[in-house]
Amino acid sequence: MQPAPAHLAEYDRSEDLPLLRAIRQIERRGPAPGIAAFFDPASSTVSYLVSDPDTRRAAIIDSVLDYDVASITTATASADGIARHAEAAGLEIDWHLETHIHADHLTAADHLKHRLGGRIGAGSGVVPVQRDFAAIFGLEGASAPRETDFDRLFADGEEFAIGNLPALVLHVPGHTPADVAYLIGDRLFVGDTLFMPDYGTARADFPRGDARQLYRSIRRLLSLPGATRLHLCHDYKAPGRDDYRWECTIAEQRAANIHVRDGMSEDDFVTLRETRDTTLALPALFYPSIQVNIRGGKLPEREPDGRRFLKLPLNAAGARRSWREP
Ligand SMILES: N[C@@H](CCC(=O)N[C@@H](CS)C(=O)NCC(=O)O)C(=O)O
Ligand SMILES: [Fe+2]
Repeated sequence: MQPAPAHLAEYDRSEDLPLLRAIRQIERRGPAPGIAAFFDPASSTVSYLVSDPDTRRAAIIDSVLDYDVASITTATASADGIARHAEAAGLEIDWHLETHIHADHLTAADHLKHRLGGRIGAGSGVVPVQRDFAAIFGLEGASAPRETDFDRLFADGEEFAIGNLPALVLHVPGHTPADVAYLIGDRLFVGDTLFMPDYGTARADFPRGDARQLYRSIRRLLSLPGATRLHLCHDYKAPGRDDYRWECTIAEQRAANIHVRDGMSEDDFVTLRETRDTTLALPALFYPSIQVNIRGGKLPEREPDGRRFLKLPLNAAGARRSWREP
């Protein structure tokens, strides 16, 4: 038996074939993907346009549909900015990829699919999230979420392509059961797992969120080669930092992440994470976001008179921790 490479020393990947394939994909050093990042200050979300320089095929990751709480209106200015960028660069969009069912902003995947073509992809953990929230919102009949609201639900380790760029999906549950990271070429789009080292990690208190599972998902990602570049889904700045950042490396996370750097145990993390989570309010757009995002970004069905309504489950939030599994 060959000794384990140093970067794998702590995570037992002997049974983890998807991870081994990810490492091979990173080490293959194919053509670098083109990456443009778009930051939405309202939700602190980073959307990405990732393209294959050879074929001009591309994917949009975690797009944002603008939403104004006071006027209850959606707008497509942010998403259309990404679309114009893609069109000006001569890119054909094959995929609208979601890293999870976002709870803090509405996805523009459905809008962009209609504008640009392409298919909506997410992790297969979306299905239990759809089921949970269909019950919470009382969504039935035509308004019930379906697996087919997504064009493809990826299994852990599933591979696909963006032009000639290889892409691989890693399930990283913990923030929610549906979280995935997308490895595209040698770049890793981590969704809501790791944030910048000085901010830490994603919360784990949403329905079926699990801090212990999040720690394991993150240590799995951190066992990838140290030079691997990570692209984050959010940045909220951090105490002492006044600019937004959304890119770093595995080695930087392992050296400095305030929640999961090397040497911090699973129990340390769970205590830290769960303590912080008791201090966090639900995101301002939790209810509108989830309701739209479990259907891949489709807005609620129109009433006979053409109007659309979102639902609000009255008095459900007061007991938010009771959403956890018993
Ligand atoms: N104040 C923000 C909350 C954002 C939030 O809860 N973000 C999630 C990701 S969806 C998170 O993991 N935050 C981690 C933390 O603050 O520790 C809002 O209202 O949208
Ligand atoms: Fe999130």
